[in-house]
Amino acid sequence: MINIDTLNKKYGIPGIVTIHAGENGLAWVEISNDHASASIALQGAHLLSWTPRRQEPVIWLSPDATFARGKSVRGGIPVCWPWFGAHDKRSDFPAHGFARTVDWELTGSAQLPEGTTLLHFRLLQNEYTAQFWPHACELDLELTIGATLDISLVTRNMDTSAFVITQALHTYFQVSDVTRTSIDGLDGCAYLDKVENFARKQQSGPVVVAGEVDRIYLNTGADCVIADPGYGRCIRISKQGSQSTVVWNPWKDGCDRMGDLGKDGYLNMICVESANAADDKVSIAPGEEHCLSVSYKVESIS
Ligand code: TA6
Repeated sequence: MINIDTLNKKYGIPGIVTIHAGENGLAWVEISNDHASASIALQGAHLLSWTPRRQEPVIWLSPDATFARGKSVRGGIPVCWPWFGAHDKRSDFPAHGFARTVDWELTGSAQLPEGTTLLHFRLLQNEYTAQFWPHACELDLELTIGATLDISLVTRNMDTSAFVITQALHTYFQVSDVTRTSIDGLDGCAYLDKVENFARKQQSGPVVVAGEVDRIYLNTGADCVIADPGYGRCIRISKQGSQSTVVWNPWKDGCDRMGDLGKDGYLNMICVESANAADDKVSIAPGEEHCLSVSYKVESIS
């Protein structure tokens, strides 16, 4: 059982970091510094919001998001781990792994000299997680909140044999109107089109959304830039340790079917996910670690 007073004594920073009990006992961390505000749930180490000063929110959270134990929140940055999408052998295992629906421990906080705020979380492993993932390992998520949002997800193999993961930071970005938004950085990339039964295709020019989009771009470590003329800004996504980029918008039918995106919520979101997915599997030897790190930054539109 999480004790909020103890957490605040250990990790609270007066006027900057506060831990709240939250709805249905889902504790969350509120961050407010000179550069940005943010919130992160301990369940899933799930970033729910990040808003740099004088900006519209960069991260989209569904107006119909529900906060319930064991259920991933719609929006924010779900951590998909140790597999992305469906499990390749067990259809009864949860989609996108279990990291997004279990408690993580808040293990560190610090105010950095530049006025940014560092938070550190570690996945709590127990009998429940062991049924899906019987390997000795550590999973750490570190976030630096400022005008730039930096996130790193580190998987450490503490076992005696190698294991293989797929993963994603399944980031939902807020956009003014997805039909007037484009994503640069994937021109010429091969991708698997989930809408057409994983047909292999090639991107030509920027990605635009005029219907359901669900694609895994392969073999790409490139920056992606979301251009949003309605908000007069671009969002730059730079990544390391990730060779796949997933782009997803469910469009109207998917939105109505899913029921938790808000009415026409699909118009204000686009997922651009820094991933290791499909053929891009990561094998980690005993004693080794893998780091997936991403930076999000708002830029003026050119
Ligand atoms: O990353 C894209 C995707 O895998 C889509 O296929 C879509 O189902 C989406 O994630 C949301 O998945 P979720 O399990 O959160 O409903």
